[in-house]
Amino acid sequence: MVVLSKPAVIEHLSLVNNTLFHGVPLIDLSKPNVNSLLVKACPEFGFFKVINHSVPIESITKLESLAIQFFSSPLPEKEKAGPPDPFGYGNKKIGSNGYVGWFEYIFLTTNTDFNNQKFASISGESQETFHCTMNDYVSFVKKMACEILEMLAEGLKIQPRNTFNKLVMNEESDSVFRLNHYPPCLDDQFKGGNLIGFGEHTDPQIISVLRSNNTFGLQILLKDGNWVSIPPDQTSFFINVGDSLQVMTNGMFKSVRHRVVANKSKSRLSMIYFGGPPLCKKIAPLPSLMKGEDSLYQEFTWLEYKKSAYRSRLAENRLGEFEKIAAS
Ligand code: GA4
Repeated sequence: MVVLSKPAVIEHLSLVNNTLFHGVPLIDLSKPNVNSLLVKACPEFGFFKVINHSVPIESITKLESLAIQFFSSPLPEKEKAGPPDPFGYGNKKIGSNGYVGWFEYIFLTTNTDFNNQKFASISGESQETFHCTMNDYVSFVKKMACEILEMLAEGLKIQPRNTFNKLVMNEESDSVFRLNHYPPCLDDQFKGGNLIGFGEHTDPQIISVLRSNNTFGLQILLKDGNWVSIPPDQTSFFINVGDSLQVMTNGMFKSVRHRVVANKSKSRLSMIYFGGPPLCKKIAPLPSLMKGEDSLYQEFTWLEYKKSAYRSRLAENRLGEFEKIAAS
């Protein structure tokens, strides 16, 4: 069993609602009516599950088994790839505000080939395989994310139809990738409640693509204010609308608030690709979506938003600072 280093004060939720939610929109990417289903899912939940995707199962399982191997190695080995500043191996710490969760992770930028990142300092012959496998996986997942973004633009009748995906495809796109490992949480650490693996937040980028193993843990906040548990599905991907897409659609699409609760007996492993725009890209509501309505947000560059997000507390409503106050 993998044990995390140094104890830390980790949030417990004693009244967590563990209601299983079976209403996540299911999008079959092989079907002809995908665009309209996607456009329906984004305002309602900002979250959906995709099946019949183009990511080869071998690429997923290969990366998963290498990640398990990495997280099972002795802590000093893993720490050779850390501390995260921000990229590398990290243990419990989330962001720079002293926030902690019950997990460990590898966090990397997808701008540079993984071989050239600090993570490459981990010794062992299998590292090259790990890097290549991650590079392959990220290219597949990025391609799928771009296809989804294009379908969303088509569904919204936005011209040109690469308006969203060109931001993520751009060579300078500021996209990141993380592998999160949530070890099982022993009884005494549970203290009768639910131990928070990764606290509630929204993702700042445009789109996030999540794949996890079959361990429960992910929860989303519904519009009615209830947290619900999402049944895991290791053959599918879960897609989140990020804050930047919420702004570009002038609030029509919702950036979903989510969190991960640690599991009592099983390890959870997730791999998440966060597709972001280039740092200098201006993010603002698209005029074609405003239909005479006022813009709800002040324009910002991704760099400005990112800086402000990384200074913020995890659970904060980061877009609040950029919302326009409606004239009375
Ligand atoms: C949430 C989504 C991604 O995991 C992440 C996170 C980032 C981090 O772990 O360093 C942040 C968090 C995330 C949002 C607010 C800031 C930044 C921790 C934090 C307190 C990598 C991201 O891009 O934003």
